[in-house]
Amino acid sequence: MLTQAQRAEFDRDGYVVVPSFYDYEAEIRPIQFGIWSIIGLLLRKYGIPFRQPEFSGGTFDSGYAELIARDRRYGGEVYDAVKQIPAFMRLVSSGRNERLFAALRGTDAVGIAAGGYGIRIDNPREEKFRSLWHYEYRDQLRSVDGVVFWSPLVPVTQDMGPVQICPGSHVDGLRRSHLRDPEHPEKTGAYAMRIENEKALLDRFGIVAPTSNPGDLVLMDFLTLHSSGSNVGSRSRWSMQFRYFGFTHPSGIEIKWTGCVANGVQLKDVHPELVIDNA
Ligand SMILES: O=C(O)CCC(=O)C(=O)O
Ligand SMILES: [Fe+2]
Repeated sequence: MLTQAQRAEFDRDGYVVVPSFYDYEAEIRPIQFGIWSIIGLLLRKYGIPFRQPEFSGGTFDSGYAELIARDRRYGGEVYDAVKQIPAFMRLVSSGRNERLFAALRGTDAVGIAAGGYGIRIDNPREEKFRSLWHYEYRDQLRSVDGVVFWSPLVPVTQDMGPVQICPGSHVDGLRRSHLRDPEHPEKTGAYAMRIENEKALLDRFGIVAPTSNPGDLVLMDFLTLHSSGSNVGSRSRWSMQFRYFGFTHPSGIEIKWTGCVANGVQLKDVHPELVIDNA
């Protein structure tokens, strides 16, 4: 499923972009259709005078901007609903993802992080829900032997703030984090954590922000540093993410494959050594 070169790139850089990994018509378009339906239902529910166009893959989200302009909380309603679209769940648990992970990691005991899947909607000029620099294991746990699957539902251009990645930053193992962020006092819980020596690490590894299109797949190692870009475009950045991990790895067995944020578990309870309490 990956070429030798893609495989080598993933091992070396801790991430790889796989163009057209998914079948747009069969796998992506039905998810866009489900989102279009939900947006239409909410436009009618809230009596918003916007004429939603007939469904098309290029404009499935039209009306969403009008919904959140009326009330930002309607966006939360969309966000919670869309992860329950069957076509999305089929993509999350598709056999190709499982086989890809099994091949990448050389295991046949493959897990999907429960509660660790969803569809992000990163709205233009909205800071609150942006992910700061993190590596996935810190926020998802399960096992250090894990991979993030990230795939866009709209063409992600540079101005929409593609995911930012630090190539090769997966090499040093688990990094410590400060619990609180003096620069972002509005952020709470896991959103507030800052990687120790963040600036030095970004200088050392550099930052890439690959653009992508619906059907493309970005894979990131659970130890690779990454963060949300800033959307300074005019359209919301819709993207899907889910996480696979290997049951076999001793680190997962040791922590009982426990989840983290989404499961009400705090990092300091599982890995006190990774937390610098700067209270
Ligand atoms: O899409 C983003 O902005 C962040 C994605 C991310 O952190 C992830 O998929 O794990
Ligand atoms: Fe992440």
